[in-house]
Formats: sequence, structure tokens, C-alpha cells
Amino acid sequence: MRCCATLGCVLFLSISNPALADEPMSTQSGPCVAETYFEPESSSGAVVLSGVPAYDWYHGCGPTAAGSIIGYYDYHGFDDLFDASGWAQVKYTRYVRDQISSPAHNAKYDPKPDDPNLPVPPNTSIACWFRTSVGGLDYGWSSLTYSDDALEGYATYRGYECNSWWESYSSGSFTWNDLKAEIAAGRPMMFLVDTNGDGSTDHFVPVFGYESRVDGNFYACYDTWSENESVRWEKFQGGGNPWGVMYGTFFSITDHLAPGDANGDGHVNASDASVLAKHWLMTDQPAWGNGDFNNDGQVNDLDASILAAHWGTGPAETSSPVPEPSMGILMLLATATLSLKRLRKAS
Ligand SMILES: [Ca+2]
Ligand SMILES: [Ca+2]
Ligand SMILES: [Ca+2]
Ligand SMILES: [Ca+2]
Repeated sequence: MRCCATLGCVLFLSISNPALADEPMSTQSGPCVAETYFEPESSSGAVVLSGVPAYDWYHGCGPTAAGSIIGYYDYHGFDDLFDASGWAQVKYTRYVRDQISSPAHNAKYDPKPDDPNLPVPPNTSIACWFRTSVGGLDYGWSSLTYSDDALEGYATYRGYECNSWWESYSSGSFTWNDLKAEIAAGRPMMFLVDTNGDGSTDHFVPVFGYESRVDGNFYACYDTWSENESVRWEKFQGGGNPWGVMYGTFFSITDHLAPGDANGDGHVNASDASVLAKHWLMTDQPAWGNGDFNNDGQVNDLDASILAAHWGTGPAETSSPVPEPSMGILMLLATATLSLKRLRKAS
């Protein structure tokens, strides 16, 4: 891939003090670029999606920007994405921040180097799939390589069928017409931009509107620094310009996954049963991807029965032999029932 050097982050490289993690405003130095803000309603030509939450920068611009997109979908009918529900919650960073970047991810990866004494945390938040601050990356940095994985991995984990990919502006594959089509279809995007205009990427932002003006084409975004809902308008032009567009990440959610499809591969089979078995009786905030299909915060016999009821769902599997469904599921259910009995006896 061509993205080892394409990173987004706070615009400040020397952030190394984890104590500052919750005070992003004091650790970033945004560019002093002339800004134009206006109320979208007052413009006749602007097309702006409503219900996109702006979040306070939280452990990285990548997960924060992706969080705004996930929040938009949560508020627009895909309510299982964030635990927060409805605009009154979704609009506030504090209700969604653990799903933007989990406490375990922060504890392990905020320090530089990564804390070797802590285990690799399970993937539960956007930052986990984004691999924000992981390995050789400074605190808060994310790579374009994982921008699509971040959105797709997280949304799948929360139970949704989705699709994501990125395209570059300079290659000509990502265009103004692409942005217009996405916004017209009600799909916000994530841009990786060159805020200081030096030709290198440095910042991820959620993008949710466009307007053609006499002086050029403009995109609407949040800058990820604060959760006030001010729309920021920047010119749609390439890197080497202030807030120049370098990459666009597309994202769409089509539907809820089939009940029981824990790993989101379109089939309900032994792979999902093994996911369920692995997280059996997990109570530490499990999600769909752990087998909590009824979203009640537990992985138990109720979820096993959902899986059993939908066993075999999905297109015919021709490339690999289908495991004997009755065997796999019966073993799982037997284990499930046994564990449940033991648990009830013990309590
Ligand atoms: Ca929700
Ligand atoms: Ca730059
Ligand atoms: Ca599956
Ligand atoms: Ca459950």
C-alpha cells in the first residue's frame, strides 16, 4: 500500500505526556488559516447533511472524525452503533468517547513507547481498528491504511453490513463529483487533508456538505477540535493548499447483519458459533461481534438460541465445505446449557 507516510494526527508532533490525553485543546496547535463560517441554512446553494455530531478531539483526529460519521448513522436509524441513543446523547463526546477510543486502548498505546506491561486490548472501539497511536506512531496519529478498516471493522463489530474504501485526490480517482454524489445520497465522508498546505497529510476530518461558489468549490467539515456544531468550510482543492484534500474515505451502511452473523461474513455458521463460545457469559460490555445478538449486555443462551434459529442463513457456500450444522450448533448449545446450569447452581 502507498500509505506508510500518509498520516493524520493532531498538528503537533511532540505530544508524549499521557496526562494531557484528556486535554487535547491544550496539546494541539491548529493552523492559523483564514476561516469562513456561516449558517448553512442561510445559503441557497449549500448542501449540508444534518445530524452529524461534532466531537472534542479524543485520542486522535482519525477516531474522532470517524466517530462523527458513526454518530451520524447512529442517529439516523442505526442505533446499535453507539451505546448512546438519540441526539441528546449522541451529540456529546462524553457519551461516546469509550467507543471512539477505549480505555484499554488508551492505557496501552498513549505512552510512547507502547506500554509493554499491558496486554494487547481486544478491538472494541474505532481507535482499535484504526490502530491509532499503535507501534511506531506518535500519540494521536492514525494511518490512511486503516481508515476504511476503522469504519468497517467497528460497524461490523456493532452488527451492521457496511462498506468502506478510500481514494486519492491527486490520482484523479477522488473527485468533486464523488463528494457531491456521496452527500446527495446521505453519506458523510472522512477526508485526510493537508491543513498547513505543505504537501503532506496531517489531519482527518468528517465531511458532510458541499457548495459551489463563484470562487470555487467548498466542502463542509468539522475540524475535530471541539463539540460545538460550527461548520467549517474549506476549498475543495488538492494537497499543497491550506486544508487541501488528499484522500477521501467512503463509507456506507446498508443493513443490520443477519441475526447470529457475529463475524459479519454474510453466513451464520460454525465460525459464528465459535465466536459465541469464545465470549460465552462475557459481561464486560459485549457487542454484536462478541455474540451479544440481542444487545442486552450479556452473551448467553438467549444469544445461542438466536444463532441456532438462523443457522445456515446466507448465500450458498460453494468454495468450502459447510460444516455439519447440527453437530456444531448442538455442541455449542450443549456447552451453553451446561455452563448456564453450573452458573445458576453456583449463584
Ligand atoms: Ca445508539
Ligand atoms: Ca501538511
Ligand atoms: Ca458469519
Ligand atoms: Ca445477549
